[in-house]
Amino acid sequence: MAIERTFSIIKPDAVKKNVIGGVTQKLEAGGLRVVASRMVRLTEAQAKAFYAVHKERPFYKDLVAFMTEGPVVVQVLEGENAILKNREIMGATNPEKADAGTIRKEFGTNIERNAVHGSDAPETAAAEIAFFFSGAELATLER
Ligand code: IDP
Ligand code: MG
Repeated sequence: MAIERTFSIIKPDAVKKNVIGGVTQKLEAGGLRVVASRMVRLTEAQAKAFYAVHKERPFYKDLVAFMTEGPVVVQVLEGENAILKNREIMGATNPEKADAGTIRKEFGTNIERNAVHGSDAPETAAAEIAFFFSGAELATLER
């Protein structure tokens, strides 16, 4: 298995609940390492672009409103099989259906306000990392 990088967002609901640490602890306990991290307030244009894949879905407008309602933490995570691993640690999209011990089960509120975003494939991980972090910035954070 290869070392991969994936992209994560701690969403506005989780930041508001003061569980940045709790979320990050679960990622770290699952074997992932935070290699870049920044708190940002998404603009409407950024949220729309980031979630453009969902633009025809009925929940798109609400999702953009939610993602811009307060600050988020954008992170690059690294580890063995990081993309799938992160999705496992996150749990199902709907917190009610998420396995016990997952981030969404513990910290999510409902199918929209579900605490975290995680890339779903190598292509989306690369695109999402590049959306928020420059190669030069990531290089300064190498350790
Ligand atoms: P994922 O975050 O588990 O990959 P996606 O289907 O990619 O789930 O949906 C992106 C985000 O859109 C979800 O994390 C959630 O915040 C929101 N969302 C997904 N499905 C619904 C829905 O049926 N109602 C409201 N919001 C939804
Ligand atoms: Mg998704």
